[in-house]
Amino acid sequence: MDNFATDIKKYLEKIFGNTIDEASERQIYQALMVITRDRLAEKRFESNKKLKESQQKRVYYMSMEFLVGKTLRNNLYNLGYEDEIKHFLAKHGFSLERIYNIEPDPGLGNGGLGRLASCYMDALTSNDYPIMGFSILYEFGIFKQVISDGWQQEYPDNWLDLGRYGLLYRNDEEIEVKFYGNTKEEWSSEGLHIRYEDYTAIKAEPYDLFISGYDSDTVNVLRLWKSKATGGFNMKLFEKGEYSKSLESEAIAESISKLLYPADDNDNGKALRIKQQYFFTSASLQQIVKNHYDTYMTLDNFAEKVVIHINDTHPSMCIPELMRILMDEYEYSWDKAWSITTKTFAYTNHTIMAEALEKWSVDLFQPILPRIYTIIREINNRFCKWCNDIGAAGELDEMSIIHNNVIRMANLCIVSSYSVNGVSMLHTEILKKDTFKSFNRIYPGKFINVTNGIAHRRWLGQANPELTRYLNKLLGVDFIKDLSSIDKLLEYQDDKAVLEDLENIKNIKKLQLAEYIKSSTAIKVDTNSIFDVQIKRLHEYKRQLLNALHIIYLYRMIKFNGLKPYPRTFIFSAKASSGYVMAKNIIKLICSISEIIEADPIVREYIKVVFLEDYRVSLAEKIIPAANVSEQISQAGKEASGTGNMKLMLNGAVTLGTMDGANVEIHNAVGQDNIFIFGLSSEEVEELFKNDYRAIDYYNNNQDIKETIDFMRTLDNGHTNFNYIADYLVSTDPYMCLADFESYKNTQKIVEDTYQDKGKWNKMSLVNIAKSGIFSADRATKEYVEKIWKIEKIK
Ligand code: AZC
Repeated sequence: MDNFATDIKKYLEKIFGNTIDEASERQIYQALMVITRDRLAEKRFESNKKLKESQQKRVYYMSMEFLVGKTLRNNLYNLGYEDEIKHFLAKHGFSLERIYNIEPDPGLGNGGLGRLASCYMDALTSNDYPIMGFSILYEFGIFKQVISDGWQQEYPDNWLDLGRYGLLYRNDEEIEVKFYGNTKEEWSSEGLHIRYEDYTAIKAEPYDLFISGYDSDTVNVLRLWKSKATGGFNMKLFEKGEYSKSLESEAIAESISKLLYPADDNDNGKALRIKQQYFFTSASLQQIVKNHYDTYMTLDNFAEKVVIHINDTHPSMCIPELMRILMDEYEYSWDKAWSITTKTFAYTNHTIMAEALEKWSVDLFQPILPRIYTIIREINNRFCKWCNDIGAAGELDEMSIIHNNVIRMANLCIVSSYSVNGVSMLHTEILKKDTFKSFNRIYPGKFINVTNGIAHRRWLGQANPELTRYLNKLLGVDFIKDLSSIDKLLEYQDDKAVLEDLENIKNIKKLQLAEYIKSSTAIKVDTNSIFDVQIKRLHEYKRQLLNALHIIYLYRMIKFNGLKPYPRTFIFSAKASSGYVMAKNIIKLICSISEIIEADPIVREYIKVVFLEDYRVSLAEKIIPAANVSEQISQAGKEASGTGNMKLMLNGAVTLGTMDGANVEIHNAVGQDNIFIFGLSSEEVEELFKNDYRAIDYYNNNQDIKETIDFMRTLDNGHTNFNYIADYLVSTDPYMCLADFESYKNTQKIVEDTYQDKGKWNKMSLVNIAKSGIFSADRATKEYVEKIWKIEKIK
């Protein structure tokens, strides 16, 4: 640590010509980022040496998204330097907290899938497993959301400006990726050769982000590829007068790593998205194969030493790319290449929402990736033939990879991977029984479940130091190392003093959040009120609208029917995909309700609505520790798992939810008495759907619904009215908010009543914390290690 302080001083002198006492916060930030990165690079060198020597099997985790969150606090925390640096800086008049705030959130992801990838990198590293992540170095991450007059506006997120100090550019490992052009088959005495001509080559430049582990010697790497033109324009084409084509490489290169697609549910057949996916999977695969070959001088043992994990279908082009490399570059036969490929890949499915299951039209795909297309076609031909042979031809409508001139990427993944997993028990059951039922029949045992988990070191250790310190002292076990030991807390479930302490800590976190709310929205919230939190992407299926509808119901009852509920603060935070009109309208509705209530002196005594803009990892870290109620109210069967539900539970919030995703397992863990469950089950939803759900009947037959919707139509702040949303609720809403409204409303009343029994509530909260052990990413990744990857810790 002495060295660390010396290094900071040296860096400031060398780079800025400053002593520490003359330095600015910005300069200190840069020094800390660079020195931490270099420390990790040194540690990485050591752990990588061991890894090379042991020649053990490794996992490569492919994901279009890694929602890393701020890195500096995490790294200093993991390296165990945090307290000393805090002290050192304080001596010179600097606050480490303020320095942390300078770092932008690397927003290289949209939501759950991206954050899960990062939680897993953290957990695997802390547990000394050899994993390397691959993704894209997006110049612009997920947009910055600004709420203006209640509407979401998107601004570019130029995170590299300050975020680049954590990255290490590896100019020795650049790779070329090829697009467009034609392939020619050439037969010689040695067999078939594929010649690829007239292609456009793009350079992939690697930037490494080091991933530190808690109390561990291991440092893993997340490699992010940046696209670059391969050096100016094509002189030959230029001479031929094909000017625009001569600049093609530059134009494509410019765009590929420019920005993260802000839609997490569909790609609408965008050519750029195909290019992004192939760009990063091809660069990564070429790198992996080369490293392997350099080590073993053969690829015959590839599948024994390498697992490639495909995080949803976005990286699925890894599969034909490996086939291409094996056949076209290393002269493997189809059968040998296929045998290696099908032992190498494992695939996680994160959603059953039809619009999110990726499909590419052949007409769009083939010209961009001609060779990859022929490989996919051949995989499909052989698969279809095999289905014929085993008597499954009747199910090819569901299973063929190419269908009606469309490539179905999930089908490619299932056919080519040795393992397919869902992310919660319910989700995996739905995959097996419904979404992919024919596949499950022909590939018995291929589908398995690994329920998601979260990095508790970030979501409790760092986000809630007050609770962590308290539990450390109380329990005397190292639950940061091993979260399962937190169940010792159960021994105190009837201990009044402990329950009160926990309540006090919750109040401290509520106070901190209230200050943040005040500074960012000017709304003053009552910290004695129930903090009721719904934070996640804005999607119809997640049903922020059901929550909003219930608030409108309360508003009306308070204003006109003399209802005096226990005070509650409804806190929302959510980004909507920029092209998702309904989602943006729902944000507007929530913001309008917030405004209307603020303007009403009677109603605002009881309820408040806060919409916090720009939801991101660092904001979640502020909200989650302060929550009393965790709203997980998706339509049953639609949320694959959820992970926010786990983070909230870990911090003592009590779940109000449907029997959906991992809520089912939270319910199993805490028991009926420590969770609020409402609404239709996934089977009931299916039934109702089949029997023609008629929203209007709920409107006609339920007085509260009718009055609430009618009242909603009268809400009008300025130029916006909400008839459009009211119409949707009573007609086409496929997520059936009205079918669950009565049950939701009644359960909300139970929540309110229970909260007033402080002893009872505090005990529920305690049980939630105590039972959160199984939702640690340590447990989840251990299951991946044992059930799927079969790898060992770095020796
Ligand atoms: C999400 C799921 O919606 C969420 O339920 C799950 O917890 C999370 O993945 C992690 O598994 N999915 C996505 O973010 N995106 C896609 C394309 O599925």
